[in-house]
This record gives sequence, C-alpha cells and structure tokens, in this order.
Amino acid sequence: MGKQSELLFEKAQKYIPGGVNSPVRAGKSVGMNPPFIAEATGALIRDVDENEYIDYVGSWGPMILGHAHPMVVAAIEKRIAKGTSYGAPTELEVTMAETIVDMVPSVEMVRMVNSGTEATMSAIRLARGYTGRKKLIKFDGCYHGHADSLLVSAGSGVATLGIPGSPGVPDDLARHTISIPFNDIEAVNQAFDKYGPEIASVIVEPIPGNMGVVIPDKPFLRELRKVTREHGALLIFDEVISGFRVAPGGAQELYGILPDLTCLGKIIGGGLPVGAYGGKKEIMICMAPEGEIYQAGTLSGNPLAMAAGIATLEILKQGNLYMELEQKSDVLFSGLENAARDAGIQVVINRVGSMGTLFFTAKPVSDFAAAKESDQDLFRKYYRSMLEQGIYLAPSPFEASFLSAAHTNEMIEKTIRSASKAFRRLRA
Ligand code: KE4
Repeated sequence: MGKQSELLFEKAQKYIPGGVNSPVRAGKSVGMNPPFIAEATGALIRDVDENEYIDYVGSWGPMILGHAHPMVVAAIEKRIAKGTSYGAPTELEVTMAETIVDMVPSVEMVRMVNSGTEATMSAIRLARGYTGRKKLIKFDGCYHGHADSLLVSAGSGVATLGIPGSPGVPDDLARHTISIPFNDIEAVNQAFDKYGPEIASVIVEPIPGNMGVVIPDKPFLRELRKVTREHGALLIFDEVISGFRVAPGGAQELYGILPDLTCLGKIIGGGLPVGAYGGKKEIMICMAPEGEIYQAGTLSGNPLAMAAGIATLEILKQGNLYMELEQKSDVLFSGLENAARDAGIQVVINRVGSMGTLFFTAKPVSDFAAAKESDQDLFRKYYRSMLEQGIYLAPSPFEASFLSAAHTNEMIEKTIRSASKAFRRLRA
C-alpha cells in the first residue's frame, strides 16, 4: 500500500477501533491494509497516494449512478445553502416517500431512518409488535445490519471476520432468531412446523449480496410468501442492496413477489446516510405517533440526504438505465468467466443485473455453506493482483461487485485484461 495510506492507517488505529468505522473496510480478509481514499468521480476512485482505480465497490451499493454525479452534486449544493437539518418535517420527505411508494410495488407507506440497520431493526420490531409474536427466521449468510436480533450467524462483515454471531448479543435474545440455509424451503417448513404460532416474521435478502451474490431458486421466494401468509407471519424483504439496484422496484418487481414489509437503504441516499422501511398501510400505521410501536431518529429524513436520494431516484425511475447496466454487466462477468477458463482457473459467477460475485470454486453456490467452500486463498491473491492493476474490488469473498452508469466499455475491457493477468498469475 502507498506511504500516505500506511501513515494514515497507523494514526487511525490510535483513535478508531481497527482504524476503520466499519470492520470490512480494514481488509483483514485479504491481509492488506486499506488504501485511504481522497476522492472519486464517476467509476474512478483515487487514494491519498494518487493511485487511481476502477471502482466496483461503489460504497457497497449506493453509487449506481457513479460518484459525484452532476445531478446529485447540484441537488446537495442547492439544498445545503438552506441549512443542513431542522428536526422538523419538510416537503422533501413527502417527495421521497411518494417516490418510494410509486416505485416499490408492495410499499403503501414508508418511514425514513438513517441506515439499513435502523431499517431492519425497526421492521422486525414492527413485525413483533404487529403480530404479538417473538420469533424471527433469517438465513445463514444473509446480513441485515448489526441489530442484536440479526447478528446471529450473519454474513458480510461477521462471516468475513469469522465471528459466529457476536459477543454482546444476549443469549436469551439470540434464541428468538432461527437462522437456516438460504434456498432451503424444507428447513423453512420445518421451522414453521415447530414454531409456527411463535414466528413474527421471516426476513430475507431476496437476492443475497452478503455471502457473495446468490440467486434465489425460482419457487423459494414464492414458497416463503405462501408459508408466511399461512402462518400469519410477516414476510420482510431486506432490499437494502437489491432495492433500485436490479430494477426500479427492486427484487420484488423482478420476481413479482410482494412482501409485507420492505427495508431499503444505500441507493436511496445517493451516498448520504439513509435507510427506510415500508409496506402495507394497515401494518405501518402501527408506528408511533399514529400507533404504539416506537421508532425515532434525530436526522431521519435529513434534507441533504433526501435531496441526494430524490435526485438519484428521479434518474432511476426513468427505467432506461437498467438495460444499459444489464448489457455492461453481462460483458464484464462473461469476460471474467472466459478469462478464468482460458487460464484454467475454476470459477462460478452469480449475477443479477449489475450486482455479481466471482467465486473460486467449481461447484454451484446456492447458499452460504457452498460460498464458504470457495477458495479464499485464491480470492486473496486475485484481489491483490487486481488492486495492483488498478481495479478496486470489495476486500472480501463474501460481497457483491457493483457496476454503475459511469463504467465505460474501456474500463470493462481493462478489467477483463487485468483479471486475465491475475488468473494466469494464480496458475504460476
Ligand atoms: P447499514 O447499516 O450498513 O447501512 O446497512 C446494513 C445492511 C442491511 N441489509 C443489507 C442487505 C446490507 O447489505 C447491509 C449492509 N451491507 C454491508 C456490505 N454488504 C455494508 C458494508 C459495511 O458493513 O461496511
């Protein structure tokens, strides 16, 4: 890593646990200290040592338009002159809520929060309050943020760091969460046979991005909808990643399945801190101050974040960006697949739209157990080689790569050439 990044990382570790404000950024899974970023424009990101990279992290999903999109920057610049936060309702929040309701098929009402974690934490509290039940089903390898009830064999940072659940989560809370293999509808039915009347909700990433990308089996999501309805449990789609990513209306639009509640984040803030949870009106009106179930936030619906998010969604809801993203992503990931094959490296690629993951394995990856069987040592070497060639990937085998509207054909071709070289080095 560059000199300035090393110096900053050393200093950061004096004041910040692990030197980072979110664990996965520390790069422990790839055994490398992280580059410190100075700026980013479009699909390019530059570190403090003047190294430039093609960015496939995109701030872990929000930057679907690319960094510093002119319309988003203009929206923030225009808004900031009016102040940054009032702690009072604004027209922007109404516009954002109307836009989400308009774009996300199952959402009739929505509440803004400040992160994906707050969104899922609030949604499970709402599900428990609405049903009067305690138990929760989640899936191994799915990550829903760091609320206590959800840090039970989660994926993403927890999986990458190898912490099964987390110290500090009380046992008598964790035991209310049942975590089962993704795509395993038999296990879901067994859980409902055993705990049915106690289950408040099933929360799922309809297209998981936190064990790497995994494709839901066709009947799986449909069965989830059926079994939750039969048992009076709420189905929560955590679309913090897939929302507005795979279609204007997210995975629920793509697969035609309507959950009871949807959690959103990332893209709806245009890179500023935002989360949201929404769903059927009869459920959402149970939230204070209309109902009894409590959730609050000083900066919820913050005007700057709303301005950035509205500018982003206005562009996405035109819908024409998704075909372009699909084409670019197909070129990239099929190029990676061909390059690996030509170098004699076995890979499996899972992709939906502009979110995808390359696993170093020969076996299909349809759940977390299979993802964990992929060769993490090969991933580490691949990651390092790509970074040295100016390609910025997520420093973990259990994450998604994201394309944006700003990735050009030349950048994609350069990425494929770099991967080809990286794969050949793996053979050496
Ligand atoms: P945040 O609290 O980090 O805004 O969102 C939590 C969350 C909820 N649901 C899903 C499906 C998510 O992917 C996330 C957060 N994603 C991780 C990476 N996949 C954020 C990166 C990080 O933890 O630094």
